[in-house]
Amino acid sequence: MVDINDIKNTFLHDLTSARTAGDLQNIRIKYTGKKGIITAKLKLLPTVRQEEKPAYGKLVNELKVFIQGEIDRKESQIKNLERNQKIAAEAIDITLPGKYTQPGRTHPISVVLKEVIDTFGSMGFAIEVGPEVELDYYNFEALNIPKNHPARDMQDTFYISDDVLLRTHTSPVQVRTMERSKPPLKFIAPGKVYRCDADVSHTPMFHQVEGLVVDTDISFSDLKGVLELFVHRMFKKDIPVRFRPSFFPFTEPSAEVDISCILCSGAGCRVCKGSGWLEVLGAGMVHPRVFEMVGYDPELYSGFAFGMGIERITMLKYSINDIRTFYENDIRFLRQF
Ligand code: 2NL
Repeated sequence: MVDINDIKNTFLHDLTSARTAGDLQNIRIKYTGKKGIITAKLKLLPTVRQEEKPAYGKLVNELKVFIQGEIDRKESQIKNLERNQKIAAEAIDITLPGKYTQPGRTHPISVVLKEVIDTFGSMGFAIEVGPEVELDYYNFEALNIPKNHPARDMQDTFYISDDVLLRTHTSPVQVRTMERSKPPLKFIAPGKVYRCDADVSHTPMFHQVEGLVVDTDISFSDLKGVLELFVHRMFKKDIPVRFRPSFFPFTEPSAEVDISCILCSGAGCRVCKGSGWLEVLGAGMVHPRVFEMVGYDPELYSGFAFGMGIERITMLKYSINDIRTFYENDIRFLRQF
């Protein structure tokens, strides 16, 4: 009897000091395991005097049931506690103010580039792209730009070696496209181009869109119609447009396309330098030499080509007077457009 009470007291002491599921498991083994204290007591039953057996058995069994019950109760207590601690540790204060992130937005150059691409897209032009690191052949030679031409100067062109350079315009894309396909062709070539130059109207990298249309009966009036429509869609419907004679080595005849000054409507001001006109594009009929270089018969085919700087168009559209602001990454400037 005394023995049983001692066991019970030791057990209750053990149970009180148990903190974890591991502690409990050890207690379970200590008392009701195969070599446990209670198990040992039950094994002693045959040695107990016959008349004391029922009482002894009952006592030990009751203690066993008590111990198992207490362990189970404590186990669910510990599990509850552990769960509550876990929940408390993972708690998030949903009343705290959020962290503000400046939302991103499309760069003005990308906005205008997309507008230009969409406008020509709506007229049925496809899109072609090509490498920014180009061969001298595609950038100059195939475009009828002679060896002594100022554009070929180290001052203007980033050379990588004697015959490799950063393209100075997207025209090499047109040459490559003509080389691998046959007319009719109608596509634009948008992309980055590079020139060794830096001031308020020049950055060493800028964006160009050039276009090319080739078929058997393409005339200068096709060029005029397409470019006039383009200018009216990009700027203002009905803005006065003029085609002024010019020169490019890869077109003949060549023209520059001007629009009536957006600021003074032709009266003459600071922006148009008093002329009343703003230059927006260069264009012309593809030079027969260029057709010969790509293996097209200039007697059979004719075509027109044009080119524009996207930074310049964007500056005119939004009255921006310094091209460098596009690439300074000042969010206060960029978010205005
Ligand atoms: C400008 C003028 C121009 C072209 C680009 C071109 C391309 C081939 C053949 C003939 Cl493959 N022409 N491109 C023609 C005229 C003008 O660009 O002021 N660009 C910013």
